[in-house]
Amino acid sequence: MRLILAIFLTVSVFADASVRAHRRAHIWAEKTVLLLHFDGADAATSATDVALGDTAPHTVAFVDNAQIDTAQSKFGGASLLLDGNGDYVDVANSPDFNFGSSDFTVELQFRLGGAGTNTWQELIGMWAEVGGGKSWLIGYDYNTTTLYFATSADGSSQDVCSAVVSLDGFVHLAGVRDGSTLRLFVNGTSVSTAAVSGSIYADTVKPMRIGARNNAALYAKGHIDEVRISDVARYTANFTPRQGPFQAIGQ
Ligand SMILES: [Ca+2]
Ligand SMILES: [Ca+2]
Repeated sequence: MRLILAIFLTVSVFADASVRAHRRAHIWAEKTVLLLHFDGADAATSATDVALGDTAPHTVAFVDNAQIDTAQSKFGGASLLLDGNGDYVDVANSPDFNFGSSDFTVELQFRLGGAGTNTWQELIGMWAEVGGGKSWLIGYDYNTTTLYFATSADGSSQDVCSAVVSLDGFVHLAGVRDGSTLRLFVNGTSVSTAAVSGSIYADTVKPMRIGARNNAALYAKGHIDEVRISDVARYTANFTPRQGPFQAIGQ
């Protein structure tokens, strides 16, 4: 009888722990609205959004020579290759990428591939140069080696974090809205902050673009891996970037 009771108690404890872990994972999953591993066969021209939050999976389209490349990878044996001349990846417009006045995090691994066709290399964003279509972006000025994270409240004005950074190999970049503060992290280290207030300009038409700016020929050159967008401020102080691919369930 004592043995049976002991077994019962042991099973109960494990069951409780399992339920708690599952609930915790579910809470985190709802915070990830886009997750792209850019894995697969060399030269493939597709990627699947594996996030489990909100309205995912989002539709992803490769443009020009954008392709999966197994020669370089941060995780998973492949990443997205962009040749710096006409290449980008579009993710269909979605309320998931219009953050309003809420916190959010945009992060990716970038491996700079040298000079592109333009000094500015747009890495990710919803940002059109003309027509008041600026929402948010992460971009890199190749000539000044300056990294930027910017948002716009009205589609034309802008709040900007920026820092001169050395990009060598894959580098984890994260832009975070944390209440009234914009934060830019490079490999988990805070490199710039800026004040932000109110709602970020909502664009209900243009796609969210990886590797180029909407309506401007500002192309990234190099490799991008492990893109994740979350509707929470995941990083509010220095951190150690996860040394493995993000999981669709869990942190
Ligand atoms: Ca990958
Ligand atoms: Ca091209």
